[in-house]
Amino acid sequence: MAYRWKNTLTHADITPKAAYLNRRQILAGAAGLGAIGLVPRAADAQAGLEPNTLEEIRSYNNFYEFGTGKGDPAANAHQLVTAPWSIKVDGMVDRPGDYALGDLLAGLTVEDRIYRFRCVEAWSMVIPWNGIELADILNKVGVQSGARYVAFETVVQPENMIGVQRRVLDFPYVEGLRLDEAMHPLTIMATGIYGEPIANQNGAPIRLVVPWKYGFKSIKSIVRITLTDQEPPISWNIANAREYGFYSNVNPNVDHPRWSQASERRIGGGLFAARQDTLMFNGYPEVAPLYDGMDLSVFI
Ligand SMILES: Nc1nc2c(c(=O)[nH]1)N[C@H]1C(S)=C(S)[C@@H](COP(=O)(O)O)O[C@H]1N2
Ligand SMILES: [Mo]
Repeated sequence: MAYRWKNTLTHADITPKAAYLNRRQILAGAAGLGAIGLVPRAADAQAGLEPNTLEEIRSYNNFYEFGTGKGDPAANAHQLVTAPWSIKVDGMVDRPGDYALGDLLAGLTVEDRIYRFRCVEAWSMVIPWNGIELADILNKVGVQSGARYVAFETVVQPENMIGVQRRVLDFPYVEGLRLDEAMHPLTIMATGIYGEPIANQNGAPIRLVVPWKYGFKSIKSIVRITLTDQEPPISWNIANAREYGFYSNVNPNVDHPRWSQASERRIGGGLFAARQDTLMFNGYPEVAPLYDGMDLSVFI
């Protein structure tokens, strides 16, 4: 890869988890991220920001291109071909093109972000991502003034993807954000977890992470980014418009038609094994101004 990791820790360096957390807090604090609420304080760690293990993060997944079972991506995603990898950037941008991944990310900073991750199915994890702010990438390609949304597309490799062969969804998997959501400093494009390149089942080599939205917004293995003035279609809304909306902000007050969203099951054992309350915007209240004046029980 043409870009360098900002941190060079290996998994062995950062176990146990508590040591990892402390180290990340120091590093992130030194980078001045605390001011915008990205760094867990001691109190946050007690409130559920102790990261899941790498084993948990790599073994319990949703990646329907590789099957619908939680263990299917770990079993099948070794078939994903991730190199070479290029991303088409098109639509309302100054510098469109087919970028080699390394070229697109060259010169940008990989940061550590420990985020809550809440699936719409009411399970959750805490994941220590390594990633680049999406805003940095968008600024690099130059967003034109008429653009209002960003659309994303996942790779399709039919011969390698059992879920594509079985047509369990309408592929390619597509997602989208409003431009201001995409430019928010919490929104990242993840390339690693725990300082290791992101595993195929987690969306190698690069995937979106939007921590205040349900997990399905965080589209994996991205090969296309399109700037547009139209709200883009998204896969789960196409599959079931009544149950899944474009915004899909985590909201404990708005239930899924078939289950409550008031609480969640934290994946993994130990101290946080019990069900826990789901937080508005998944515990990221700093994004609330993005939705001023919008009825969040209507714009689901
Ligand atoms: N391309 C693609 N991206 C996807 C999905 C998928 O099926 N295909 N599943 C989504 C859902 S529902 C969730 S909860 C997260 C899961 O991410 P993880 O397996 O890394 O925890 O990925 C999201 N991104
Ligand atoms: Mo999900």
